[in-house]
Amino acid sequence: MLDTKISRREFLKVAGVSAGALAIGHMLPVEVAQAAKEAGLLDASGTGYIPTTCEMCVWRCGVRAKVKDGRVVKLEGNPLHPHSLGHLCARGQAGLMNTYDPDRVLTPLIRVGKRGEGLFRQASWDEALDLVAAKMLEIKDKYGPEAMVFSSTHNLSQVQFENLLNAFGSPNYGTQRSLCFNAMIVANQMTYGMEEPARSYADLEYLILTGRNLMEAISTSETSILSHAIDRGLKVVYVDPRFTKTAAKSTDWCAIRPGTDLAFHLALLNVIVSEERYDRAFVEKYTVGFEQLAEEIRPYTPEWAAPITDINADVIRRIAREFSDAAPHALAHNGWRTSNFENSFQTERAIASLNALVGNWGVHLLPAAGEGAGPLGVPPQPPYPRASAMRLDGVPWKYPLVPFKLGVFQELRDAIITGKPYEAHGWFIARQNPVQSLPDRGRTLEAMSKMDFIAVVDIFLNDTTWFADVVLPEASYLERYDPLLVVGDKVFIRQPVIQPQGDAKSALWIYKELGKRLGLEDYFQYVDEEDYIRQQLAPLGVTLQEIREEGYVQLPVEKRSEIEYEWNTPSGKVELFSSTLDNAGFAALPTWEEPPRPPAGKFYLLTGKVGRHTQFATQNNQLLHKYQDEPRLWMNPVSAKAMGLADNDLVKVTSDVGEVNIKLLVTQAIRPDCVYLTPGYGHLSKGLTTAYGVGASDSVLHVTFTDQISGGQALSQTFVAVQAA
Ligand SMILES: Nc1nc2c(c(=O)[nH]1)N[C@H]1C(S)=C(S)[C@@H](COP(=O)(O)OP(=O)(O)OC[C@H]3O[C@@H](n4cnc5c(=O)[nH]c(N)nc54)[C@H](O)[C@@H]3O)O[C@H]1N2
Ligand SMILES: Nc1nc2c(c(=O)[nH]1)N[C@H]1C(S)=C(S)[C@@H](COP(=O)(O)OP(=O)(O)OC[C@H]3O[C@@H](n4cnc5c(=O)[nH]c(N)nc54)[C@H](O)[C@@H]3O)O[C@H]1N2
Ligand code: SF4
Ligand SMILES: [Mo]
Repeated sequence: MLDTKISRREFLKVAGVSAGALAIGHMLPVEVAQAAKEAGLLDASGTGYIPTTCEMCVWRCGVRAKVKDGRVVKLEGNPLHPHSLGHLCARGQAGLMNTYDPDRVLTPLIRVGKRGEGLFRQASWDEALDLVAAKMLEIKDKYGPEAMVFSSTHNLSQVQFENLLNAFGSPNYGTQRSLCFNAMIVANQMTYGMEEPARSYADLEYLILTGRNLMEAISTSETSILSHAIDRGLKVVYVDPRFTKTAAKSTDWCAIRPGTDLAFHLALLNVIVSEERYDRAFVEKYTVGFEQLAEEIRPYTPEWAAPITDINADVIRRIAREFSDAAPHALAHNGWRTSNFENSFQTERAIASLNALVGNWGVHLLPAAGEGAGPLGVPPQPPYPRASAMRLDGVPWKYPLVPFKLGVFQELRDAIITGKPYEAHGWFIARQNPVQSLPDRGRTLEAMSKMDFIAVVDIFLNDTTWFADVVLPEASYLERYDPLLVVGDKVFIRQPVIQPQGDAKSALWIYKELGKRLGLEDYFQYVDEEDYIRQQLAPLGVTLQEIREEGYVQLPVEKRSEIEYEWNTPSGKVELFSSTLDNAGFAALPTWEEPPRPPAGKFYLLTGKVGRHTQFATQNNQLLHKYQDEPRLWMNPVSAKAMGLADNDLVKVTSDVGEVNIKLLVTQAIRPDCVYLTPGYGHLSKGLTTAYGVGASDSVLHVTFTDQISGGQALSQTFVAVQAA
C-alpha cells in the first residue's frame, strides 16, 4: 500500500506552526475564513469558534469547534443544540483525532493486490470515479440494476446516497437498522402508528430501563437528563444480565436471564390488570383490544415469570405496584438496540402496552418531534425508474411487516451468498463497516468474495474498506458540508471548520460526480455543496451566511395547544390488539415466546456499548484508545472457578460459527450463565495501525438469527463454549 499520509500530516504540522496567522488563508477555504471572520467567529489572527455538528456517533450533537491558525484545536458542546445541551461526550471531544488520525485515507485508492491483501495504489478522483462508474454500468448492462447492492448507515448525506441508488434503479439497500432497532420500531408502529414516540423526563418518578444502558451507550442529552432526574429522586429499575454503569445509578438492578424480558413485562401487565391498577379512562377512550389483552396475559403471573426470568415474584409484583402507583409519572423505556432475541419484537409490544395501560401518553410519551428534512427545499429532479426486481432481503415477500426503509441486512447478505432469488455482482458501501457489524464475519467475507466489484466511501481503511476494489475517501466531518438537519423546531448545519486534508471530498460531491458518470446528472442538480444548502434553505428565506454564523436557524414554531390523542394506526387508537399483525398471521397481542437457552456447558454471549467508543469506528482514535482498557471476556467468578479459570487467563471462545482467543476478566458484574465481550475490537484491517491486533471481535462468533416479524437480528441468542486457550 502506498502511503503519503504521514508526510501530509507533517506538512500540516509545519504549516500550522510556522505560518501562523497567515495559515488561515491557506488552510481554510477562502469563503469559510471570510464568513467566519465577518461573523466575528474568528478574530483577525484566525482564532475563534465555528459552530458545526458532531459525527462521532449517530446522535449528532451540536459542536463549537475552536480553530487556531488553521487547525481545529478543541471541540465543545453547543449549548443551543437540543442533542448536546452544551456538552460533548468523550467521543465527541476526541473528534479531533478522527480528523488528524495519521491513518486517514486522503486520496482515492485502487486495489492492486488480491482482494483483502491490503495493497492499493493512489489514484486521481477522475480515474477512481471513472472506474467505479464503468463497473457499475457493466453490472447493470449484464445483470440489471438490481445486481448492484448498496449499503450505508444513518448519516446526513444518506439522502443523496439513497438518491443515487434509486436513480440507478436498484431495490437492494442494506442499513444498520435490522442490527439495531427493528424490533422497537416495528412494535411502536404496530401499537402507536409511529416509529418512536418522544420521551419527557420532566416530573418522571419511575422508570423501567430494559437493556438500555444510557450511562454508557450515550445520547448526550438523554444521558444528562436522566442523571439530573436521578439526582432529584427518580427511581430507576434497570433490567440487564450485566451490572453496567447504569445499573450502578439505579434503584433496582434486575439481573434477568437473557431473552426473558418478555416474561417480565407480561407479568407486570398481569399484576396491573388483575389488580385493576390501570388507567381505565385512558384505556377505554384511547385503546383497542384491552379485553383480549386481559385474557391473553391471565396466565402470566409473577409466579409464572419468576423461574423463567430469575427475578423474584415478590420483586416483580412490587415493581408493578410501584410503577402503577407512580402513574402517570411512570415510563417503561422502549430501549434502542433491541436486537437481542427473536422474541424481542414481542417484548417491545409488551413495553408499548405497559405504557398505554398506565396512561402516560401526553405526559411522558409524546408525538415524535420531526427530524430529517422537514420544510427544507430539495433540488429538482426527475422521477425514479421503477425497480421491478424483488428485494434480496426478503422485504416484503418474506418479511411482510418490515418497512422498506428498515430492511433485513443480514438476510440481504445471505441472499448474496446463495445467489437466490438472483445473483448480486457489485456492492457500493458508504460509512458502514458490515465486516464487523453484521453477525458471522465469515459469512460476510464470503458474500464479499462473490462480488465482481466493491466500492467503499469511508475516511479510514476500516475492515470493510480493506476488501474494497476502489476506496473513495470522504472529507472528515470537520472538513465538509453535509445536508442540513432539522431537529424539532431548529435547522442545524454541518460546515467545514478546516479545509479538507489531502484530496478528501464531501459525500455530496462524490455522489454528484459519480452520478454524472452514470448518466444520472439530472438527479444531482446542485452546483456544489453550498448550492445544495442554499436550495435547502430557499423556502425558509434564510441565507447560507446566516446559518453558518449561528450554526442553526429557528423554524416558525407551531405551538400545539393541546396534546394530540390520535395515532396513525388502522383504528386511530393505541392498538393493544393489532389488526395489522392479525391480518399478517402473527400474534396480535403480546404473547409468550420461549427463547432458546444455552445447552449445558455453554454461555449466553452478550454484547453492549462502552462509553468511550462508537461501534466499530473509533478504536483507532488515539485519544480514545489511550483511555480505554483492552477488552477482556467478562465471566462470573462462580463460573470461572467451576472451570478452573482465573482472571487474565487466555481463553478460547467458540460458537457454532467461529472462534476467538481473548483474556478473561473475572467479575461479579455478570450472571454466571453469561459472558460479555465489548464490540468493536478484533479489527482485521492493517490500515488501522492503532487498533489492529487489539482484542477480539464478537461478530466472528455471532450466529445469524432473524425475527420473522420485525427482521431484527438476535444478537444475544448466540451460545459459546469457553476453555483455556
Ligand atoms: N458510547 C456509545 N454510545 C452509543 C453507541 C456507541 O457505539 N457507543 N451507539 C449508539 C447506538 S447506534 C445505539 S443502537 C445505542 C445502543 O444503546 P443500548 O440500547 O443501551 O444498547 P447496548 O449498549 O448495545 O446494549 C445494552 C445492554 O443490553 C444488555 N443485554 C443483552 N442482552 C439482553 C437481554 O436479553 N435482555 C436485557 N434486558 N438486556 C440485554 C447488554 O448487557 C448491554 O448492557 O447506543 C448509542 N450510543
Ligand atoms: N457484535 C455487535 N454487532 C453489532 C452491534 C453490537 O453492539 N455488537 N451493534 C449494532 C448496532 S446498534 C449498530 S447501529 C450497527 C452499526 O454498524 P455500522 O454502521 O456498520 O458500524 P460503524 O462502526 O458505525 O460504521 C461506521 C463506518 O463509518 C466510517 N466513518 C466514520 N466517520 C466517517 C465519515 O465522516 N465519513 C465516512 N464516509 N465514513 C465514516 C467508519 O470508519 C466506519 O467504517 O452495528 C450493529 N452490530
Ligand atoms: S453523543 Fe458524543 S459522539 Fe455522539 S454526537 Fe454527541 S458528542 Fe458526538
Ligand atoms: Mo444502533
